[in-house]
Amino acid sequence: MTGRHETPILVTRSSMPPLEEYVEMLKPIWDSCWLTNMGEYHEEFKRQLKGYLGTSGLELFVNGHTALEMSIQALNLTEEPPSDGAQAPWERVARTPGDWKEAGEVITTPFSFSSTTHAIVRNGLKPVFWDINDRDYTMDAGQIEALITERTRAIVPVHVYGNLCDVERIQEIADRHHLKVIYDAAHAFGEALGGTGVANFGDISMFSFHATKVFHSIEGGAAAFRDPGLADRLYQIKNFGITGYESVEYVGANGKMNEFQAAMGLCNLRYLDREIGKRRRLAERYRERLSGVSGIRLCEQRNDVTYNYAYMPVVFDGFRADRDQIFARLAEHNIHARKYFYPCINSYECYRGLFDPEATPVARRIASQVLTLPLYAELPLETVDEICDLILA
Ligand code: T4K
Repeated sequence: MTGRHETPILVTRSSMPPLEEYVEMLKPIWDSCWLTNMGEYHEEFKRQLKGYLGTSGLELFVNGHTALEMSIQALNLTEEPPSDGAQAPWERVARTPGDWKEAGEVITTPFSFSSTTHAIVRNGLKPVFWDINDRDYTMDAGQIEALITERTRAIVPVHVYGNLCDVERIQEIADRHHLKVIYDAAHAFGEALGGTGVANFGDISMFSFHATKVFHSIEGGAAAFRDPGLADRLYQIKNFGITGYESVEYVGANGKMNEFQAAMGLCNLRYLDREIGKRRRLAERYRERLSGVSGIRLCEQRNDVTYNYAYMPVVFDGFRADRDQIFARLAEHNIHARKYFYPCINSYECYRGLFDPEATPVARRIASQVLTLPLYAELPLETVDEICDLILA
């Protein structure tokens, strides 16, 4: 076992394409002076992503959060204005947390990154939290129905760490109650269930192409959908709601991906399968070393899922050292795991007093026990061994 690393080992490290390839991609941008607003790379990136994800509908965004927030807006889940048109747009969308008397409700998970719930709240909708299961930390689909009221509009589940939700059960419940399903698939780019690409579930799936993701475009995101009617609406909402030179139909915003992002995405897409292959080997090594150890739990993996090995979460439950002790031990060696996703969203300061974190006990417990270990394509296998040695010491 080595001593303290001179350069920190972080939880992830952005995959970088060969510099010359990216520089080559920049030349046409200089020649054309077309930097943003749905340029040629934007359109090409969109075309290639549709192919990779196996989806007919896809819109690009400046980041994953904006893709999610605008997807929720596009599905029009806020209250409809009365037929006399008396309700102004700000009465429909500008609610502050807690001002949810008349708001539509969205069932979601507290075990995620802040973005998932913020996207709901920033649409003037009230999040209703349901617990996760103890096997892979996705929403416990079997119990969702108990939360449905006449105000429920949608379900926003998260394929957390790239673990796919129980998509069939969720769809069946949504269909029965006429609810929309918007997947936060930020962690699940390129995955498949029984050969069906993850972009094909629910009404919309949001992907994040942030620098920390398996696949990135520096910052970036996408919404994949099946209803062709959503294509124009998403495109227009991300472009200020503009529907023509002289018409603005939606209270949109600026969610456009620029040409530099799209160029990075196009470069990275060429190497993605190779990157996932490298991650897979490292994740398998972690599993070989840590599975079966008393007090250590790894996410249950399904045989019918093609994974992208986005994260390496490990739960310390009755192990001889607790999560925080392992975190500190690794940090002493300049190895920086992360506590994704602690704390649970329903105990954030900005939502304090609005939710009962005890109502989602599994999420609360897992959040206090989980550590996400370093995992990225260029991580040396010896470092994985070293991390495991330190954990098991
Ligand atoms: N939904 C879910 C479930 C999500 O997890 C996320 C984002 C979203 C929605 C929203 O998608 P985006 O709008 O972000 O596209 C990071 C990411 O910023 C965030 O994208 C991600 N989830 C979240 C789980 O992790 P931080 O605050 O932990 O990132 P940071 O800056 O501490 O970086 C983590 C590590 O990554 C660093 O230690 C080193 C490495 N890194 C970081 C950056 C910024 C790089 O190698 N290169 C870089 O450029 O949030």
